[in-house]
Amino acid sequence: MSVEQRDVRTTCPRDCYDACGALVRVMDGRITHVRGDPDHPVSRGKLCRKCTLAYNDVFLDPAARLTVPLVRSGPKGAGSFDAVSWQEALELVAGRLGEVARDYGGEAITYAHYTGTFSLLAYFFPIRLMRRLGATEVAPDSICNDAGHAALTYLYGTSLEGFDPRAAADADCVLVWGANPSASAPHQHDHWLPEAPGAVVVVDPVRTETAANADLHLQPFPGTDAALAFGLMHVLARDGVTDEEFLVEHALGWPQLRDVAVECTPARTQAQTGVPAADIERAAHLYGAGPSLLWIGQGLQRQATGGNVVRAVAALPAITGNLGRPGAGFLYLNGSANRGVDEDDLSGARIYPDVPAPVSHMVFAAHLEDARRSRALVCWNINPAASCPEQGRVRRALEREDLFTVVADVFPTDTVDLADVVLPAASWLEFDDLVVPYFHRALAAQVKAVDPPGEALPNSEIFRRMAGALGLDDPVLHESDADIIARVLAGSQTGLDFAQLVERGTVWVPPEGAVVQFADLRFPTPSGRVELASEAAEGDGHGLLPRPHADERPAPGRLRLLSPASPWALNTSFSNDPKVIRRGGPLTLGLGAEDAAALGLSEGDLARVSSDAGSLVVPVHITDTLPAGVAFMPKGRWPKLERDGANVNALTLARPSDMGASTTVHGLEVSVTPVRQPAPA
Ligand SMILES: Nc1nc2c(c(=O)[nH]1)N[C@H]1C(S)=C(S)[C@@H](COP(=O)(O)OP(=O)(O)OC[C@H]3O[C@@H](n4cnc5c(=O)[nH]c(N)nc54)[C@H](O)[C@@H]3O)O[C@H]1N2
Ligand SMILES: Nc1nc2c(c(=O)[nH]1)N[C@H]1C(S)=C(S)[C@@H](COP(=O)(O)OP(=O)(O)OC[C@H]3O[C@@H](n4cnc5c(=O)[nH]c(N)nc54)[C@H](O)[C@@H]3O)O[C@H]1N2
Ligand code: SF4
Ligand SMILES: [Mo]
Repeated sequence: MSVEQRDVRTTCPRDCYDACGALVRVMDGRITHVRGDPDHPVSRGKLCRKCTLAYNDVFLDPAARLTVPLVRSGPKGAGSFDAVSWQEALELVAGRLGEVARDYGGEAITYAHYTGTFSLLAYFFPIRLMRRLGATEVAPDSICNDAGHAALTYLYGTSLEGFDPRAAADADCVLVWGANPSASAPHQHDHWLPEAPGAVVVVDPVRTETAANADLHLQPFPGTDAALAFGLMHVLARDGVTDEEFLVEHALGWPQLRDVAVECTPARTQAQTGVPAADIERAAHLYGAGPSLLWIGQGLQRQATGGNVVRAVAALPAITGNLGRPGAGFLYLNGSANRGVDEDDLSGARIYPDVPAPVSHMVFAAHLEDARRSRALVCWNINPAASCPEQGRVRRALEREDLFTVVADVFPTDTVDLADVVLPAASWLEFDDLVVPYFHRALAAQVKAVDPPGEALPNSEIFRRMAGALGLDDPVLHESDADIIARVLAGSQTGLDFAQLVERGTVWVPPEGAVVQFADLRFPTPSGRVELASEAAEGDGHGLLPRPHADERPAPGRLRLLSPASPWALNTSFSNDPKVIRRGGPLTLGLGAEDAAALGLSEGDLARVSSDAGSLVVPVHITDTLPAGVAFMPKGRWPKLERDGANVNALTLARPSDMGASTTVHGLEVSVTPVRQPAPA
């Protein structure tokens, strides 16, 4: 008997800069191996460490997956459920959502979703039904990067038109400011940065692996980057490294901004940020000579003044004329529109324009606590019981008996445990979709390799069936995946249909050469110029200009706690994989040797970390990567698998950023005390 064996070429759709190509070996309808596609320019035959393990382990293990619909049978949060048929589950969901809509209005249905999978259909299609119901969205980017989006929109009119990474070939300097590719974009760390011919400068309070490999690492205290950017501006203006012609013709506000920068001497900037004056000078000249690329990280803006920080840092390309020419530009994210994707079409925003104003993730708990505002919650692609700040409060809000909660997920997360109805979702290996990377200008196929386990279904099919159960027959709620994919590809600049894209895996848009960012030097701001001075920002209460602000150092006995990406997880995804758990080791509190000694702590000692939100007991790990006064505990991890039933978000606060009402998790202050362990008997 012959054994059918084939390799399926597909794309990893995680919320990751890399969007790796993968090859999935399928034998007799079962996956035997998921590996990096050797022909893929990003993954080059190797997936990252977490995916290599988890895609060959929990993702393929039906016992670890959600495989049938479940209905709660015990108290909320206990995780006790009865298996039911899809029909029973959907009748219950439709009945309860219908009741809420009738009795309280559609806005009393809240929905939360994010990037558990970032493929287009699985991300956008469910939004159609939520909009049709008039439900209240929890603003997705407010858990991640809205401060930066808001700041860049004031300055450049868009945050979604980044440099083309291929431009690195023409750049004399790549400045990575507040991103950590060694964890969050592993293949850019392994290949793109080392192969960039220019100098690499990294600005990060943590000496990450990327920072350690850079030509120059500036290590500011967290939340002081606006002051640092003004220090660079000072040097650039003083030494005549600015592009005055560009500034006169294409920018507004340089004379006023320069007046502020004049005061920001390297000495003063050193005092504010902790970065040596000589390094400020060197960074300004490396970057200012150009052509230079600036990668503005998302970690950078998760600060109370994150909007002001990004406005100040992102002024540098304009001041130095690093725009509109080869090898120059900045990147926050590349939005899908520059590959011709119409997100409003995918989400039904044009067909259903009248929906309630979204609420920020920073008021998620408060919103759910209020029974007048929220009677039902629908979640997909998100694990808020683990990812949101103020975890204790979020969990208590999710325990509300009269909050009817529906969660679709691939795995039994902490959020799933708090649901009334659980809907089993197919994984990326089990349905066709499209991936639009947010770093590289590419478009890629996600290709079904096998059927989902049990009765799991792709998000799109789950929400089509939900619409059917609600008796809604609007055609957009029932459009097939194949039709949507065909329409997206027809509108894209690839000229390919899905079969052709599947054949190719990933295509570059355009196929050759690097797009010059803002080649026409027209910016979608009110004035058409770069608005260093922004009346729109001033009107919104942020001031005409960015300010050289630096956060104060914490009071004695307090530390700043950073909780960025871990190389062993993607947000909380992969944190349930046994091999990942073993290899990644336990959750620890990173401390510098001096801070640890002052607290009376040594390697491995248990410490209680406390904030205004809660506390957590974890072992200490001494590291030489942190400046004094800064502690480290990565995001990710499933609370229910940790010793205290909580992850770092037990500590973080839901305090909104200055712009975008977005997360400020890296702005947290904590106190740390040793936990005395009983002496051995
Ligand atoms: N392995 C892995 N990859 C991921 C993720 C993950 O969880 N794990 N998450 C994905 C997601 S959702 C996102 S949004 C991206 C985020 O990826 P990045 O944009 O890299 O953001 P973070 O990892 O949050 O933080 C990056 C760096 O910002 C630094 N930082 C914190 N505060 C400051 C500050 O005040 N100033 C400066 N200069 N730097 C600061 C941190 O020390 C950290 O090293 O990564 C994606 N990729
Ligand atoms: N302390 C701290 N907290 C943070 C951050 C930080 O830097 N520090 N970073 C924040 C950031 S940047 C982000 S983006 C958020 C992310 O937070 P979340 O959006 O909650 O991300 P995940 O934890 O990965 O949860 C995504 C869920 O989607 C599920 N999923 C995957 N594929 C599918 C699918 O096809 N269908 C369905 N229905 N589900 C699927 C996964 O199994 C997973 O449980 O976390 C934030 N939390
Ligand atoms: S998570 Fe990122 S690095 Fe890992 S395989 Fe997926 S795309 Fe590549
Ligand atoms: Mo994110």
